[in-house]
Amino acid sequence: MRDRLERRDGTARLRSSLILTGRGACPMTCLMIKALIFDVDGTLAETEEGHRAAFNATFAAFGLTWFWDGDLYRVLHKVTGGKERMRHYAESIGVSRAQLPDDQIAEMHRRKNAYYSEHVRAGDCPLRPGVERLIRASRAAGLRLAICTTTSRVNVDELIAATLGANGLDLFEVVVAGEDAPVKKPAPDAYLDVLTALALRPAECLAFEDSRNGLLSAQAAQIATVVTPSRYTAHESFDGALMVLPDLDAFDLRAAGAAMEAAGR
Ligand code: XBP
Ligand code: MG
Repeated sequence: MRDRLERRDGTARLRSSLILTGRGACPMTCLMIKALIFDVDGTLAETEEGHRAAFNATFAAFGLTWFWDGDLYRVLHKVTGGKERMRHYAESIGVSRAQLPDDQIAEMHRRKNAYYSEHVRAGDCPLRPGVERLIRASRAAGLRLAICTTTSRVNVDELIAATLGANGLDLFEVVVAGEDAPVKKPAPDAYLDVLTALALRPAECLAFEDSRNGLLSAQAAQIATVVTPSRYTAHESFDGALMVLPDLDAFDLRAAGAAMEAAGR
């Protein structure tokens, strides 16, 4: 459906798209939003306890005395990427690169992801409230969907299959994961890759994040961002977010579009 809208300066423009109300698709007018871009860990699901348990199981399997409790993990979580997080921790306790070379970190990371996959396959990482409704309703309404994450691609595949079914990934036109954009959030690289793959402008997209690093990354790519803080990010600052919500159950795309309009996007 198309509609004629007045700008504040009196000129008019035609816009077409669909609006999703709080509970479903409603073929009303007016958003410039053409794509929704989802972060994975913490945003689609509360996955970080699964990652943490998998890291700890890996440390034990490799004969290390390392153990990351919840308080430590809250600090380490700011380092995006599992390999980078392990390297950062090793350096913080005086373990050099010579003592723990990159290939061993990579081997530990593969094992960590294997443990994490078992956790996800067991159904221990359900989607957060409102996530599946938003994904399915927006896709059915013709919006384009993408994933933008610093986690490994295998973790994305496992989580989506376990929560949205074997064909769940087909809902997403673009997936940019940790291997695709090695310079990880808060750098904008992953979001810029998503924009390129979608061939859309930042103003035509809306990002969903749970962390300050994710917000900074999307902001650096000029993409308006809805933040739903998660277990390990609730204490962070989300200055500059389009909106901060407890979860996506209450999310309304029309309200987000209005907020983008008010912000001059
Ligand atoms: C969150 C992360 C990831 C995961 C671990 O990613 O920082 O590093 O904790 O994943 P996002 P890997 O919120 O962008 O999805 O071990 O596979 O790197
Ligand atoms: Mg996240």
